[in-house]
Amino acid sequence: MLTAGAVCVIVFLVVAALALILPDPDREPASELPALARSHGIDLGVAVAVNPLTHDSRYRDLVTDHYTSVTAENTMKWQYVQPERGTFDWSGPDAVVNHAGDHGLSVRGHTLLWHNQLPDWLAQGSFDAEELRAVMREHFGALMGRYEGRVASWDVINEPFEDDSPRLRENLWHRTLGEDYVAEALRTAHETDPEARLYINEFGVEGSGEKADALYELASDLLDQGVPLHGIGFQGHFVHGAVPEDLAENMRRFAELGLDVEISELDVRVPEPATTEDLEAQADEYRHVLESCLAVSRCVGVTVWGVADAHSWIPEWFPGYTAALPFDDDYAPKPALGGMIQALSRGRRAQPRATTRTMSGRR
Ligand code: 9MR
Repeated sequence: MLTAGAVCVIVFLVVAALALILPDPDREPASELPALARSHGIDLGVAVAVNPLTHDSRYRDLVTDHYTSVTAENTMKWQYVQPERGTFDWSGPDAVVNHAGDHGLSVRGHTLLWHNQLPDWLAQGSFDAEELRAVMREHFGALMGRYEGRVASWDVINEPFEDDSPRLRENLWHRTLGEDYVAEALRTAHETDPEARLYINEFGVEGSGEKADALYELASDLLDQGVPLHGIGFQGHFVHGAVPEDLAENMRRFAELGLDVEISELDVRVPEPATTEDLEAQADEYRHVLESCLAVSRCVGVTVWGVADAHSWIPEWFPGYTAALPFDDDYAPKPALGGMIQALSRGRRAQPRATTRTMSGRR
């Protein structure tokens, strides 16, 4: 016979065990995505905004439950990091990097040199080449130096080509330092953090075409000169119905130069109103992108450009388009999330092929 005390202890233990096992009803179940991505040796990343990351626990949970890496959508850009010359604001970048560290997520650094989101003192300043080099060095030293060992890879050069043409963009760096600014920036970044993986990140180059060819030529030239370039980020801001079929084929030729490749800013915007059929077809497009990454042995990951439609840059920048991300305005999962799960559960990982160059054998 059990004593009343023993019964109480047993009841207490059962209730405590159930509390541990049963899910919190207010919490979405964690997904299998991180484990699936890791089983293929790739990262599944997400771009995060500091405000919801620090104030909205549901947003934070989506990040930690579904992804293995993060990119700061804006807060590591020059405008925010060094608003005045020599004055640095680390609050946003620290929030992102600390959140990642606390949850075992890796961090992609975005971005060091770009033509957009520059502070006025830099965009409107008049610097000669020597001064601009010093400015570059100071910025890289401060930003890369602060997160050395915690930010594994950097988009050193963002969008070096003109929007709709294969010409090198006429930006501040190009005008002042000449075409060599790309090589110079990569060398400076490498001196600053010799372990970091250094990327060129570009859009409109995901499928084959003139701009992709120009990027391929640039990457080949840089490698020929021994410049420390380790990877290419193919941004992947796609329009529903026009996601390139030849993603894997195009990324593979860069991989065969000895570079890592990744889809760095994925979203698939849908014209309003987004119907159920649109969202189901969008799921196939997300699946295709993930499968394309798996099909290239040096594809190291896919990052989606925002946590949920509620925070996406799309409605503001492309009026009339919507619903570009795997979670909706209310943070509910969309078919696109299922498309990514399908790709990672069924997809086979390509095996490495022999590469022709090995600038980057440090992985
Ligand atoms: O998503 C970012 C958006 O919030 C900013 O307003 C915008 C400013 O240019 O930059 C967006 O992020 C861009 C990224 O840094 C580089 N590739 C294109 C992205 C979308 O514009």
